[in-house]
Amino acid sequence: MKKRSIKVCMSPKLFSLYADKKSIVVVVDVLRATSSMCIAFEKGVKKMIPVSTVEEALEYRNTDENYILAAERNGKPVKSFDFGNSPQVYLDMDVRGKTVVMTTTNGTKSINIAKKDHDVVVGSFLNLDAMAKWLIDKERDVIVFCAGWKGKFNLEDTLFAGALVEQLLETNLYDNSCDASQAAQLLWDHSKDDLYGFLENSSHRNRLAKLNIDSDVHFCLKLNQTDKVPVLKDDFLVLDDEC
Ligand code: 3SL
Repeated sequence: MKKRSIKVCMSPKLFSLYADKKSIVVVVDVLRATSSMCIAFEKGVKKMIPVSTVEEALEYRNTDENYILAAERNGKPVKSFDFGNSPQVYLDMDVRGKTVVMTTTNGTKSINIAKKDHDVVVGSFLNLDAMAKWLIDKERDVIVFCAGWKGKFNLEDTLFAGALVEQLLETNLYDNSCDASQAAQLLWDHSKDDLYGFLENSSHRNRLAKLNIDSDVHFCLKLNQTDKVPVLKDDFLVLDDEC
């Protein structure tokens, strides 16, 4: 039986080298966009609309539907929006049945890059096991697309990629010939007992610490807090079982 492929794209700048129009793309922005998305669905959000720019998000403001507008740039909430990009905001608010329009520095842009030619799902440590199971059931090739930071490599998304690669390879259904996947798996293996410590000198952990949102880092590094797998259908993130 031909094995499925599992590839890791370490940055949006490299995505065109991996794009093949047939793989499922798992977009990951552990700190914090895709973690926020996963927990939003866990807390009952019905739909999310990931847009690339603040201007696009603002177009949803004066419409009939009662959207929640969430926007982050450079780690900070954008003024006049309802939410920034903290996953923990969804823990304290009643968001059941709501639609969230979201724009973030890297995560929502990466979703919009990938969606042009691929089926897209959203992964984070918070839904790691559910994501792996969902992908195995789909019987398709997989690209893990790390959102990084403004085109640059980052450690936290790579660690998630390694964790996912490890789970998929354990099934023996995937081949292990992508160098980036192997590198991600090695990093994950080296760090999995203390993800927070491993990220001590990482750029985004420090960026968020300077903004006094270190608690979000701890939150986003928790494994398996939800079994929800947000999938992109017609520009909307929804839960797969609602499609
Ligand atoms: O870049 C993004 O999409 C964000 O997740 C960055 S932040 O963690 O909200 O600063």
